[in-house]
Amino acid sequence: MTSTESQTAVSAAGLTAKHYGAVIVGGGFAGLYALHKLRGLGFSARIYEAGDGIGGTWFWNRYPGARVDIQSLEYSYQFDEALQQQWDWSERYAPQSELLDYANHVADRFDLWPDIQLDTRIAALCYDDATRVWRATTDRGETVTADHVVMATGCLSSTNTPDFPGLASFEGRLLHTGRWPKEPVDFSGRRVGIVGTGSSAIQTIPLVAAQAAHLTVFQRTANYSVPAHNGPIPDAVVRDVKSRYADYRAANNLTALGADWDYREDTAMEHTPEEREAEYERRWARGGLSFYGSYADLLVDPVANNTAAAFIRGKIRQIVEDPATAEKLCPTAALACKRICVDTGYYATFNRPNVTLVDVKAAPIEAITATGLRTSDALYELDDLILATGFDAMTGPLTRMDIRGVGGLALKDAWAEGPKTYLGLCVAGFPNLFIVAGPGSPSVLTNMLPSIEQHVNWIGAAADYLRANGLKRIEAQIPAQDAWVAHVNETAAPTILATCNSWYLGANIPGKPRVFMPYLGFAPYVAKCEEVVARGYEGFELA
Ligand code: N01
Repeated sequence: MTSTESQTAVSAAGLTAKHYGAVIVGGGFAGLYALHKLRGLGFSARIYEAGDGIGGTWFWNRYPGARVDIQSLEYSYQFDEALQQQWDWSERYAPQSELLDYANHVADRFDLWPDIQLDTRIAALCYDDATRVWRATTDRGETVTADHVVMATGCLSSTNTPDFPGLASFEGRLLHTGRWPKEPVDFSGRRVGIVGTGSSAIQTIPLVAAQAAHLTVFQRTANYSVPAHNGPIPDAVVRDVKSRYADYRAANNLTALGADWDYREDTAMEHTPEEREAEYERRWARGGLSFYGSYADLLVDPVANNTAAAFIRGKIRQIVEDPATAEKLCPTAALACKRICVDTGYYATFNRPNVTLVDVKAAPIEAITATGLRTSDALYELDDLILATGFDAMTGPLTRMDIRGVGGLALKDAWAEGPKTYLGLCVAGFPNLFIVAGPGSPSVLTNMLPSIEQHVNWIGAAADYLRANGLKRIEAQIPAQDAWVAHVNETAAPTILATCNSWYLGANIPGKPRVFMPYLGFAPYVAKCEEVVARGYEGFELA
């Protein structure tokens, strides 16, 4: 059966519905590759995408300055040698528009469009144990069935809009970095406020400040940011990487976080303060997230961690001229317990006369009024308010959807105490439902593109295995899932990453269970996935 010919099946409701080998939810990088992979294996598959275009993260996050924080030569697909040889990135860290062009190029190149349905949100997914198919209902009232469901819904796609009293009464322009309009937003001559100082805000702030009459930054927690030193990629670098792309990717995959961050195996504490300083200067000059690779003890030893954290605080104090503002911008938590940010001119922006930093931990936001934002000690008149307040990360895209497994079990109930998955890929009680880069997988702690490809390859192989062996159903078993959840927690617990109120822990969303969601360690994770398969899908029940 070709991809565009779908079978007709009788749904549980007795109605005929189109039937697919797989329904793919989401048309970002994960969904696009899942479609290509599954079609290549001979499955019929269809992407349902809520937006009116593909590209996922890069479709929605169009705020000024949005760009990737992993080098584009790495943050790109590797499944097709001609694609990776022929595509050229204009800059070391590609801007959002170029990443969107890349997604569209991939869809054109691999003729994916006939099997992509835009402007269609999957409203509900329900597993029918009698017929062993999933029934998917769209927000257009359409119902289709599928043998498999691939949740390519992303880790950072459900935006977080804090419940500020009076938000709906704001009469100016209200924007969220994660849902930025397609049309350029002109801030000239306007009084702009921005809530949040995470990665999105840190990229947005310098550009908005350069345009606005005045920008007020409402900061609750200061973040660590390192310079991108973005620019064109030297031809020699491109030639070098392309001449050994497979080896380059393979070497990066062996590192702790799956990216080219110049990992050292020695520890910070083996070195003198002068040696450490020189090493951190080297990494600051290199730019980007290579601070993660500084020393082997950076993520496990608070004393070692503080040597790097203090170095960055020193840089902030050098760059920011007003000492009081510099102190407010100096983070106090451990470096990397939240994702390190990468910027172009962020700290220097606070030297501009039209930028004010407001500490909303000291004076909390009380309300949004028709004309501005009120903290406990002042009212700020604003024409535009930007929320750079992040996402209901990892679980939000899944628990906000009505997903029901065996016996009508709702995923949001199964995860009431936090996400439980086997390998971040599957959930007990939800057969044949696969999550790409789900909670319990390395996902956000890695370069997402290789993680996505590794997951999709695993899912494709599992679907192929079932078909080849006359099987219909694959379901994670509770003991294997419980053991995996415990392992994910045990791996994170002794590290710096578990020590602050990050979205890794769900701590940014009021009431969300505090559970460390991603798995730390790309290479061991890949080995575990391969071992499970080699042992006949150990931990899964196949029927
Ligand atoms: O979101 P965030 P983000 N009152 O959650 C503040 C990836 N990403 O969209 O820290 C006041 O990090 C909140 O304050 P606090 C990357 O993985 C990548 O910036 O909770 N403030 C914080 O300052 C990143 O980690 C790229 O105290 C409130 C901010 O809002 C992830 O996406 C670019 C508040 C949210 O920061 C998320 O980044 C962008 C409230 N009620 C994003 N609620 C690149 O590739 C929240 N905040 C470069």
